[in-house]
Amino acid sequence: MLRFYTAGESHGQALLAFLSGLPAGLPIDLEFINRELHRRQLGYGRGGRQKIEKDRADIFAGVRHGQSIGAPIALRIENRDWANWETILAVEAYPEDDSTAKKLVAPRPGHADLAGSQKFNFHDARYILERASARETAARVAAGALAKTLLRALGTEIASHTIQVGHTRIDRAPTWDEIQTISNDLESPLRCVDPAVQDKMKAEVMSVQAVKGVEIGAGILAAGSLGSEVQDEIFYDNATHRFSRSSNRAGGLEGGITNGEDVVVRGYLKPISTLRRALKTANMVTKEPVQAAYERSDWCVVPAGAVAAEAMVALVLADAFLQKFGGDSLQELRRNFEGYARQIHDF
Ligand code: EPS
Repeated sequence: MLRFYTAGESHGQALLAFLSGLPAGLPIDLEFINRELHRRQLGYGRGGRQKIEKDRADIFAGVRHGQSIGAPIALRIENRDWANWETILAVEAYPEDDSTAKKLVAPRPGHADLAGSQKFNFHDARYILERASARETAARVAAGALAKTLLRALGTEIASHTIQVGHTRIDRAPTWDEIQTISNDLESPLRCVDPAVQDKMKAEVMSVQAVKGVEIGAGILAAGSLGSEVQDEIFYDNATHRFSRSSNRAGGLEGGITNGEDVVVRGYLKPISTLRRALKTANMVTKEPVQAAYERSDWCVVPAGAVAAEAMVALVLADAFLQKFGGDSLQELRRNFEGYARQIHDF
């Protein structure tokens, strides 16, 4: 139902996001989208690039007079840094002498540099890393903000917080209110609800880039536990007419169906591939052993990664919502949803 794709290179002219499948009549607030983009740029561990960029989206299609019209929505986020890369990333053919084209032949272990160069058959990882860059998540966040807008109109909120950086981990489960507050705190460096733990997290040398694992609820821990330690017992509350669980180890999902509890998704990120103390690698052209290239980069992206993850969760949930309830306009979608909510209430 909901489909999105992005285009754009890290230092190219702009990032683009396209989203189709949103119903008509959804109020669209450009300032909310821009606030989400701003949230993604914040946080401890961000590199010099964030001082250059001031991410803002422009909407080019699919919205009229403040509301969606049911057609695909197109968004564009300008890269300010493009001014410094216009020639290096030019669309036009490059001059014969390409020694100034910022070629990268010493692939960074852990990055897409080598695998991507081999796959797309370039002996210069510049062709790969520009698109593989996490800068692309800005476009996802813009599309995700639209998905969040839809979910919010139907009563679902999404928030994130930091559980662990390096070896430092918060040892309690915060309340939803705490998570929502920290998630929207533009001043919080790592968006961890415990300031003391957060200070320790800042002292860690680790940093993050790519998600290497995703868990729902108790996740991988559940695989090594007894059924009695994993399943959530069920109760019925006569006052609210609701079934509820005594715990939420399922993370709000049972048998692939959301069960009314909070949906809890945890992402694990690996450290960033660009290291100042470069690792060993092999030159892609000469095949000789060399040290991996250095590119300007962040050193910790946990808070930014969380905003990107929120966007992805919003897109997936909004898609599931639309698959279940359909509707070409927000009014039709709401009617379908309310009918189902009544069915659950009267069950
Ligand atoms: C960026 C994410 C990271 C930053 C990038 C901006 O991308 P990558 O995955 O390529 O390391 O380092 O900044 C630069 C590429 C740069 O020129 O500094 C982002 O999220 O905006």
